[in-house]
Amino acid sequence: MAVVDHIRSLDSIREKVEAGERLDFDDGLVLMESDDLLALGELADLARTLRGGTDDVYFVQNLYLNQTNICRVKCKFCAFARTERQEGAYLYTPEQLVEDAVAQHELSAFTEIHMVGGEAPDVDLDYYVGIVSSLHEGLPDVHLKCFTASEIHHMTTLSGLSHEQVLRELRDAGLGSLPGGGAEVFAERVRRLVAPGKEHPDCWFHTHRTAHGLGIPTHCTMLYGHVETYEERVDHLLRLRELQDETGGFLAFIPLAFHPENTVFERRGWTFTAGSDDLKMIAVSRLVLDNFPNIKAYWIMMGMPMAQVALHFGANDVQGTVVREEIFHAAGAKTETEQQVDELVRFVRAAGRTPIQRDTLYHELRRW
Ligand code: V47
Repeated sequence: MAVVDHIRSLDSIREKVEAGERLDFDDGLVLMESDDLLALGELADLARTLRGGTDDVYFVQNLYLNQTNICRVKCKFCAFARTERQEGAYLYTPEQLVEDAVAQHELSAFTEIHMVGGEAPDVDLDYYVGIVSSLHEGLPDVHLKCFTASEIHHMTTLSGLSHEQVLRELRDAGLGSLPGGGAEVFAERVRRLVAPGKEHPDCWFHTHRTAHGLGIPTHCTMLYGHVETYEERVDHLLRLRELQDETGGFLAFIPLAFHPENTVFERRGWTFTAGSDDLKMIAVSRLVLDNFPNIKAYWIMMGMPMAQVALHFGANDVQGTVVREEIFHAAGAKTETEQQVDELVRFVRAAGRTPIQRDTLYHELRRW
């Protein structure tokens, strides 16, 4: 009986998708609870094409920078953060970051710098503005995608300014967009368990809504595979969909699979997400987030082979060349830390799709 109900539910969701109707919370839950992985993938790919998606798969040539790993927050899922006096703690000056970025730019002509870091207690807003203006001056043609909503919130605490004032200062210094980190899972129950020191989820939304209002596009994420329920995953997606309805300011959604090594959860026996869960997250995101143009299969997180499969589960972007990645690798990621453009092109083609090199705002730079 349960199986019949389950099939019927997927059938009714298919009817909604074909009719261009919006899926609701219960639909999202049925999708999450389904183990019919191939049906989910097929449905998500159908939704992608019915909503105008083509065979194009995007990637960006980018450089990851982390200005500091010193962080006051102590999220339980994080293996990257250090306290000021802990071995391996670092905080780079704007000059050091520019020197590094300019040297890297001579090796690979990246068009984007993606920079996030810890919430160091002993810096001020001028430090952040200085980083952005120095990078902008050193590499004026490179798009600066910097600082999670949590870091923006930290800057308001440091400076006493509002989120809007902070974002205006950063934008005027050369900030182009915000990455999607800091979202974790919006449900307060989960946040209390995994990130009790982090600001309220309303702050994340306030920051992104304000950025959109100022013409700063943003990205969004969900960190899944720890203590959250399927209900809380669907709720997270619906909250993002609601803000996207209101502002249209999100460029892409990126599901982030929890990596447990070197975290509190490793000691409690947590392990890596299963590939089936990663694919399910991509498919359900595509199906529920009907107003999002782009869903990223982040190869750093899921590995290249699984990211390739994800391109048939509703994803249309594989993020970037990256060059250096620290957050997932501190938590046990076994993936490479860099892909060459040629390799990304080969990988997208081998999945039967057309590789499109893009800039951060999804303008086509080269059709390979
Ligand atoms: O907010 C931290 C996550 C995020 C772990 O916007 C972890 O295009 C898994 O924001 N296991 C920061 N995840 C990274 C981020 C990001 C990444 C890729 C693309 C984009 C984008 C943004 O990383 C944090 C947190 O959610 N994270 N620790 C961990 N152990």
